[in-house]
Amino acid sequence: MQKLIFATNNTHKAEEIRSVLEGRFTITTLKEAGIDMDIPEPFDTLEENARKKAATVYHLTGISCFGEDTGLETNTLNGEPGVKSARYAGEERDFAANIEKLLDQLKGKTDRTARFRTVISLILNGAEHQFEGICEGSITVQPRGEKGFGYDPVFIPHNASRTFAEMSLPEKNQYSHRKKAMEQLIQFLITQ
Ligand code: ITT
Repeated sequence: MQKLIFATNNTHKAEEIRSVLEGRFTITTLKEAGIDMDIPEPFDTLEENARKKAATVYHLTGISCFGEDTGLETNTLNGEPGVKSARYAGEERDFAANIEKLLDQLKGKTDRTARFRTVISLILNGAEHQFEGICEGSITVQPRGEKGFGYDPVFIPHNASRTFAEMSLPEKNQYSHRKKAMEQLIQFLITQ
């Protein structure tokens, strides 16, 4: 089975991606690969940050790998929090504070539409390939649900009535940005 390093420290992301791979590829997270670092995400686009994560690991190990960056983009707030999603309320990367700030910024706004956008950067034998997955939806007025992570308690995908945090992982995968991007990566790898 083909082995890849997934340049992340986020165990929720790794769990989601393993649920899509269904045994076709083996992935190792940074920690599992013995790489103890939090790769900086200094850029203004998801594309550049995803590339930075994958390229950092490729230069360290020489092993084919992928990284991803995800942002929650709201229409009313001109795409915010977007690439700043992890640190929206400050450097502590506090999920509850990020959600509180988002709900505060959207207070009184009628347009609560938003999308999750994931960009995956794969470096395979030294060459980079990018894949994108988008999930359109809207932001609730109050958080709902205990599952998932990050902004899941305030995001309802189009054609659903529950937030991502009220869904099991297989249900989230029916809509998920990350799953869509990952499916493209899998299709690409299968044809290599
Ligand atoms: P990496 O190690 O992969 O960089 P991270 O947690 O830093 O992991 P990101 O930079 O992609 O991940 O984080 C963007 C923010 O968006 C962060 O606050 C996440 O919690 C949130 N986020 C990412 N994917 C999400 C999802 O599927 N559902 C809810 N929130 C999500």
